[in-house]
Amino acid sequence: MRTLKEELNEQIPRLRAELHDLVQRGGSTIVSEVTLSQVVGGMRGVAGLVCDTSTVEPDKGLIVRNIPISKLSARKPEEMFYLLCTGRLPVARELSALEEELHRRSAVPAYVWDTLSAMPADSHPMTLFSMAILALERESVFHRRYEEGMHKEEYWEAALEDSLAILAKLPTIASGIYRIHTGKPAPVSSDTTLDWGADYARMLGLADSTGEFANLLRLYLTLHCDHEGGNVSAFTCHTVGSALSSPMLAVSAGMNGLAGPLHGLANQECLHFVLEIKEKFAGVPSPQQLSDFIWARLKDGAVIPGYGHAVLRVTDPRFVAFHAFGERACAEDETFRIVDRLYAVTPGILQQHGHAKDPWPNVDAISGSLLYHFGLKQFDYYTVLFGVSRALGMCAQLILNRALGTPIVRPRSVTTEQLKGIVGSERRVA
Ligand code: HAX
Repeated sequence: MRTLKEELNEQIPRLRAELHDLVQRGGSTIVSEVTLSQVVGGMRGVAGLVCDTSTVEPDKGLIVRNIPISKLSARKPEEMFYLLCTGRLPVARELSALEEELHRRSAVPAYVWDTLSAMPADSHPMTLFSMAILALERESVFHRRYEEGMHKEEYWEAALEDSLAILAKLPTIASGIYRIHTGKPAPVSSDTTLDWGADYARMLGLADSTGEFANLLRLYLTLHCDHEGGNVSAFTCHTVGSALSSPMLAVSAGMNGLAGPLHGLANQECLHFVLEIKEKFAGVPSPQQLSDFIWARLKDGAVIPGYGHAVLRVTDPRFVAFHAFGERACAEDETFRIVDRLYAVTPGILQQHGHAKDPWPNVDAISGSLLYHFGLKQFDYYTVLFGVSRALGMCAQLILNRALGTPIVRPRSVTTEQLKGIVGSERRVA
């Protein structure tokens, strides 16, 4: 039995030695070449940073520390955090120790609520969420100890301390934002007898007599916990953290990226699409009606929300896990049945259409419809839920990067004039 800190303490000297050895032996090995299209195209596909917490394989989907996400869907989010940080799942006593650590830190300072309640009522929930994490910077152990002259070998310990403080408070903060946003009575406090997901479900205040909503939330938080290092929110968090900004500053910055429509907001657009179908056909359309509807949309040049992916080339295993949950918990729900029918009809059409490299559903094709079924109907809140989950990965990545002494991120930029010169002469920038 080892606490998370003890396990990291055990592993970190070996991880440092391995990395040092790798750089000594292969420091000048070429890992990735960069074309001009990649330079002007968001660095897509350029291998330019290390992330050991997870990887996304085109034919397998998300793999967390060598375990496919399909094999992890029954795990609690807290277990995922231990796994992300250490590469192994905790045994029962290690998990209880981590849960205890989180409970101990769950109280949210009053000034955070004062900050949020000073904002206009129509502020976006993601803005409030990012602000709340930012406000917590006042509590940062990393910040304080850095000012006191902390040795760089101890950075990871302070990063772990701040990460636990952030994660412990997120369900209370996120549910408080939901309550503020929906005009419910004041935020409620954490119940230290419940696990992270169940406590979050309880504090949201939705009816859950069967406990299935808590199950869904746990599943949601587990499935979204990480998606390697190069996506906008993870990369932003990593970049800000690399300046030795505290985890509060770094995670808040990551959330601002997640709030973008091309990243974390996609799930609400997918649900809009499903509800549009439900309204247009006054229920679940027949396969033929759905097929005609999709073809008409494609002919108009519109995309089919929830289908396609930048990396994946199979049905997203997170979609499969949610689908299995829906089959069990709400198979007769009309919204779920439309999602199911879209899954039966859409991939074949996209294959015939021939544009999308990936005709299969991604996780956003289904997550919103399940939340909607259980009464979480504020679409603009969905990204906060995503953010609570993704904070697990952001924090794990920050801890490991501080342990390994990952230097400040500083890629080189080039001017368009320089690019013109390179194209003209096939010269490379020195
Ligand atoms: N419907 C119709 N056409 C599609 C399509 C879809 N779902 N997905 C891709 N295409 C089209 C693209 O528009 C592109 O068309 P043009 O060649 O005419 O420009 C062509 O297929 C090639 O695109 P791609 O290489 O297959 O896809 P990208 O890597 O460029 O984009 C996207 C990936 C997820 C953005 C894209 O598939 C899409 O827009 N899907 C619908 C929106 C969606 O589901 N978003 C959630 C993504 C999940 C996620 O990562 N969340 O964080």
